Parts: sequence; C-alpha cells; structure tokens
Amino acid sequence: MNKRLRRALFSIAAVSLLGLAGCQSPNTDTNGAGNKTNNMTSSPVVQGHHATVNLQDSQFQPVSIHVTVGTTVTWKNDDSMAHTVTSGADRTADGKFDSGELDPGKSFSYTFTKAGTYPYFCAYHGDMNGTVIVTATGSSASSASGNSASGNSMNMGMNMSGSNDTSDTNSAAGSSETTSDKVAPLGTGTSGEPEGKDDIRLLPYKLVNGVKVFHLTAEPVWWQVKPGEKVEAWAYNGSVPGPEIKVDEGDKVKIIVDNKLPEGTTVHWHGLDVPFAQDGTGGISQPDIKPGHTWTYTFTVNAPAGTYMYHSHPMTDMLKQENMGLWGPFIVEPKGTGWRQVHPGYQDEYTLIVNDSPQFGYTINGLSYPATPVMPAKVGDKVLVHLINIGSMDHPMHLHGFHFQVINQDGYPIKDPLTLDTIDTSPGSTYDLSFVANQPGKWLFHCHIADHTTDGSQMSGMITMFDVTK
Ligand SMILES: [Cu+2]
Repeated sequence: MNKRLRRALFSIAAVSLLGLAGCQSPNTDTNGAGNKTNNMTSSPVVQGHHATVNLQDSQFQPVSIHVTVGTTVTWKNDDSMAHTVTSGADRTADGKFDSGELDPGKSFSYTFTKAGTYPYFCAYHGDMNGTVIVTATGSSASSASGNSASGNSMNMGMNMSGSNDTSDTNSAAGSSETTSDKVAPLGTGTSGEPEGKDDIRLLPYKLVNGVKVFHLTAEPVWWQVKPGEKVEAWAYNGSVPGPEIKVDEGDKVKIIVDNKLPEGTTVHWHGLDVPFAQDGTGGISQPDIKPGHTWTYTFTVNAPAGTYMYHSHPMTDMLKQENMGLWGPFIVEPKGTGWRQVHPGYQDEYTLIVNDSPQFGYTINGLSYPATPVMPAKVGDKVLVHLINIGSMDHPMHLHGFHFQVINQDGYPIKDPLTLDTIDTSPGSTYDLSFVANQPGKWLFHCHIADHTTDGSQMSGMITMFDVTK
C-alpha cells in the first residue's frame, strides 16, 4: 500500500530530521488519558512516619519538608488541573520517583529510605518546585519550612499590552534563506515525521514561570502534496499545515515567531479574541515582521475548549502567504487536561484542515488522496474531529458509515448539536465533530464536490478515511 511505503519513508526521514523537529521540549511527554498514579514504593508505611504535601494553586504546599528516613510522603493533588511529582534537580528528572500525570483528586506516595535532599518539580508547570529533606536521626515529626512560593502564580512578569521585541533578535536569516533543493519525503517538510495519525505535528513548548512558550519559524520549504508532486511552500516549522499548538483553557502563552521568509509576515490567532496588540494584523495592530526578525505574541487563552487556528495576516501579500501554506491548528483543551492527552471522554482525536490553494490543490492536512491520513479507531470508540477550512471555497465534508454531531463551531459550543453526515464548511470556519465509530470498515470522509475529489479519472484531493477495526 501507498500508506505503508509512506510510513517507511517517514521513518527514514525521522532519523535524519529528528534534530529539527522542534525548538523546545517539555520535560515530560505524558501521553494518553487515564494515566494512573505510579506508586513506586512497596515499603510498609510506618505509623507516625507519614507526611503530606498538597498540590494547590499550582504550588507544592509546603514547598519544602523535613522528614526522617523511612517516612512515606504523600502528594495529594487538590488542584483543578493535572500536575506531576517528578524527582530531580534543576527540573531534570533523575528517575528516583515520578508520579506520572497526577489528575485532580489523585495522590502519589513515595517512601524515603535514605538520608539526603530530594528536589522535585511538576513537569507541566515551570514554577512548581519542591524539596524533601530526609535526615537519618530525630523524631518522626515532620516540619514545614514555610511556603516561599506563595503568590508565585500571579507573578509572571507578563506584559499584556503590545509585547514587541522585533529588536531582540537579528539572526541574519530571512532574505538570504532560499528553499533547499532537497525534497523531504512525502508529507514531511523540514520537520520530520508527524506524530499524529492525522499527519499533524504537535508544537512542543517550554514552561517558563507558568507561561507556555512556543516557537514558530516561517520559512520556505519544498513540500510534496502527493508522490512526485513537489511544490514550494512557505510553512511554519517546515510543515503544511504548521504544527498544532495545543493548550488548555486559561493558559498563558508566549509565541515567538521567527521570520525566515523573503518578505514581511505576521501571525493572527484566528478566533481566540486576543488583545488588539496581539492580533497579528499587519499594518493594523503591528508592522509586518521583517525578514530575519522576530516578534513575540503574549496572551491568555480566554476561549472555550474547541478548535481555532493561526495563519499569517501581513499587510502585503496576504493571499500569497495563505496560498503558500502559512496556517496551522490551535486547539484548546479543557482546563487541566494536560498536553498531548486525548480530549476527556474520547478515545481518538484528530485534526483535519481542508485547503484549496492554487499552490497545493485540494488537500487535507497539506496532502492529496491517496497520500492523506488514514485515521485508526476501534469499534465503539468515541471520535473527536477538529475540522478547519482554511481555503477560499466552501467544502461540504461528508462522512460515510456514521452520523456525527457538530458540538462546536468556531470553537464555541453549540447548545443543541445538529446530527449530520455532511457539514458545509466555510472558509475561515472551524468545527468540532463527535461520533461513535460503531461499525468496522474503511469509512471515507471527503468533500462532496466532485471536482475536489478527483483528478478526472482517479480519486484525488480532499478525501481521507477512518479505519475502524474491532
Ligand atoms: Cu470541496
């Protein structure tokens, strides 16, 4: 099968391109819902040798505790969001203990059998750090050394109005940058193999003082829409679409954009209702980011869980830049869900972006059938689809085998969801579709305009499928 060959090519590409796959890595890569507490101790709990640390307001309370050898410390997550309790200095895991994803209400315990100082941290929240100091002698009493981090979560040093640091970077890329003649395998630009079965890459972030910091680079790449169809693209982080920015409701984000294009650009946060200075409209809310320059966007995600997007919005050449591929998904998950988790209540979560630019033709996630993603599901799975139309035409997307509910439009919930098998998507609109994959089969999901799904004789273009197996 084509698909198999393509996956093989991806693997080869991934080896050579791994180093380019992202700017920053978060400290953990917790994946999948329902990660249970990983209690690493089998030692009996000695009466009187027990201490508790509460996780509240994104802090360990108390921040530092003194205990004696043999004490079992229990961390209880009383917060509204997931955290981790991960041992290690300087926010680098040392493997001594790690709770994994600790959901609200859950606890994690570890028994300290050796004297020493044990720093630990939450891998999700950069200002959540704590210490357990274990002494060999003394009574069983454990004492807290006070909560020095009180109020830290409010102290982000954030400037919500017009963060504008074009001058802070002068990498001389930009105009001298040209598209490499090397063509990456199908479906990969400069950023290697996509992680998702939907062929979407996830943009890593680094947590700095409670702010999720992302990096996007707008750059020219060669892109293959289908085997042998090499086109020049202008892409975020080397892929079309750009990588998925996935955050939780209420997150504070900082997105640093490097412009390595030969012309000015901006990034607009479509549907997120950010403050004016962060809106990314060239010539209106900011000047275009010059080639070789950087711009930083900072805002709080004040939008409900749902599907949004980002795309270039420069003063000049907007149409050209969108045609060239400068767009990507921005997905908001419910508060406390955690990075990379599948949306609560769902077994499968996919993002699909339809586009009709003259540069790529009719594509889903930058690819034309049969190169488009085949998305697996098990019979009985609840499937969530983030559907985005970043084209210039309506595309009535039709699902075989199931009816779906349109639970959100433009990110916001629909009170009485419609049950449909075809949704007429409009340019600039986003939708969240929910369905139960209740029968096995290879079920097409495609645009129902014949011109958009055939090259004249063969199936081509805006067609993808769900592969539902028992
Ligand atoms: Cu169409």
